[in-house]
Amino acid sequence: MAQNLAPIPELFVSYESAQKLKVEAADLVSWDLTPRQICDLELLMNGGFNPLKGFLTEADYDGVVDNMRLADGALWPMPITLDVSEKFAEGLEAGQDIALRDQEGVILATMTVTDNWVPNKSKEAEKVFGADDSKHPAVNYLHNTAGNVYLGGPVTGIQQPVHYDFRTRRDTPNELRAYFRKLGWRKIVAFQTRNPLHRAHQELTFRAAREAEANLLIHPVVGMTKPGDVDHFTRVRCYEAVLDKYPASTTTMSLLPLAMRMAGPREAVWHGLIRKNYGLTHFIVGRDHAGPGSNSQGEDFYGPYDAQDLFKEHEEEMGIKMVPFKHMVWVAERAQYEAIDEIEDKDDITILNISGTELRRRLAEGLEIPEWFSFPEVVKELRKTKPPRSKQGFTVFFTGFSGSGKSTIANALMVKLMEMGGRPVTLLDGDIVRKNLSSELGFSKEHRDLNIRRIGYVASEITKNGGIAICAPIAPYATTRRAVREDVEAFGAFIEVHVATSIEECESRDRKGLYKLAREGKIKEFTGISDPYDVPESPELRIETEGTDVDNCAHQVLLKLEAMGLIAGE
Ligand code: PPS
Repeated sequence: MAQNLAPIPELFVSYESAQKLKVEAADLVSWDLTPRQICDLELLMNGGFNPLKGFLTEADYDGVVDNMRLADGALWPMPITLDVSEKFAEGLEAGQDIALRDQEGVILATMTVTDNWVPNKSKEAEKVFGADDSKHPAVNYLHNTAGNVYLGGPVTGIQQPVHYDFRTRRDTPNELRAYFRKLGWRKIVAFQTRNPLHRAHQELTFRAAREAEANLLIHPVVGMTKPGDVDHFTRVRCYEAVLDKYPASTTTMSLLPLAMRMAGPREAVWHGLIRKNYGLTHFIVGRDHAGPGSNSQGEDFYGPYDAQDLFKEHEEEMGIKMVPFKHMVWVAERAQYEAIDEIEDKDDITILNISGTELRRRLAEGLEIPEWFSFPEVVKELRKTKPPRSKQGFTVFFTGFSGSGKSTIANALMVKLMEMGGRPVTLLDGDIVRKNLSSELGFSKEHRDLNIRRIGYVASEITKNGGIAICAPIAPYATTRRAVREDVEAFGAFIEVHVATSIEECESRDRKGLYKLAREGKIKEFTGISDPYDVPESPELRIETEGTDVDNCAHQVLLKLEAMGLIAGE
């Protein structure tokens, strides 16, 4: 496979035309791109998704979904679609130009909408991701985030999305091609990653490059990866540290603004085609490449070598060679990493390895991470981002009827946590929030949801910054509570506490006299009387308050926090 480093086509117009187009585009109907669409658009415009000339048309989409091919027969495994709401699609005519804006409203491109259709999402899930199972992050996205209508058509690029972070490490395909040309690199192997690099990765990438007699490009994804991954800021600082460990001038790093789909085999082929566009000749494909974890039956979505098999099948046509990933382990007696399938004296030696789960446990509990496993600089960065659980922020979210005792217990808990010290504590009580954040809201479902989402937003920010948020709203809807949980869990633990005082007991206490007014119909939509309450199915803790004093209730929460490792002695 001969290397060809000639420039590849981009979708950008010249600088002068872009200035003109930008002014004209201001009058067009515009679509505000989602974060994933911005990633896709960047790679469409800069040639990373060559040969695509825009978001897929219906015919291209059908071909890609059914047999990984565009309508003209070219290999392309991943639907790159512009999903929009029905409302937005309704008003569009065939052939109409629209402006594509980033989240601040900057016009990045225009698109001529040639196709406008309602996709069969279940079919897409089955064919592209292997199962219509929402445990798969891309299937979940497809059903719960993506709009119901797809628009297709050619894109005219005006400007790249703006990135303020790590600017010197970001390259378009043509910039990387030019760099390789300049350095005379003829064979280059790419290592794709969404995780921090440890010693085993450094060893395997180094070997892969040596065996292919190639230079090495560390090509990490900084667009969107699997929810819950280490954030890209931390990862890039870790990669920078590892880069020093390679022999000088054989290795470089560039950041790829890709939105991953975690589609295993199809994703591997997609990654290969993208790397070919970036001027690479070789690509490392590992065990379970871009695997999304397990499905709702607890089994892996894909076989461990499915990605390698599919890549191999299309390698010739893609024009980029696969370098299969070697599983590296630490051999204690020889104090070095070795490829497990090359070790002949397995029975006589000690083979060591630390899994991803074990690493996360050690970080969470502040335990030792040995030097044979990772570089001290990398561990230091990870510990900064992921301090032990007892130093991370978290949110305690009380839910229950009005008058159930939520606020009283929440107050007692706050005082006890403040007595212990260590982290700042904020109480977001129902009444306090309604006064300070949500004074314009009433008690319709829409308003209650807005109120709870605001609480969730503030709690997630507090959690992110290492504090403790105690929330005590009624929060009657399970779906809204789940959404808040997801917001918070991106940064720390979420402890749902159901204050399970019965409605009869709350009404007989009637501390604020509201139940009487609700019964008389003077307060409408009153939770438990004339409005619903979804009882939490599996909260972290359920407190029965009848016959239990406040001190004991708050203590139950403290014990739970201790059991979860969130509070600990020095
Ligand atoms: S929600 O559903 O979570 O947004 O409600 P929340 O913000 O927690 O409610 C705060 C307090 O509002 C009083 N109140 C009502 N509650 C329920 N339904 C209706 N219609 C209503 N009208 C006023 C009530 O006292 C809530 O306070 P707590 O602390 O729960 O008693």
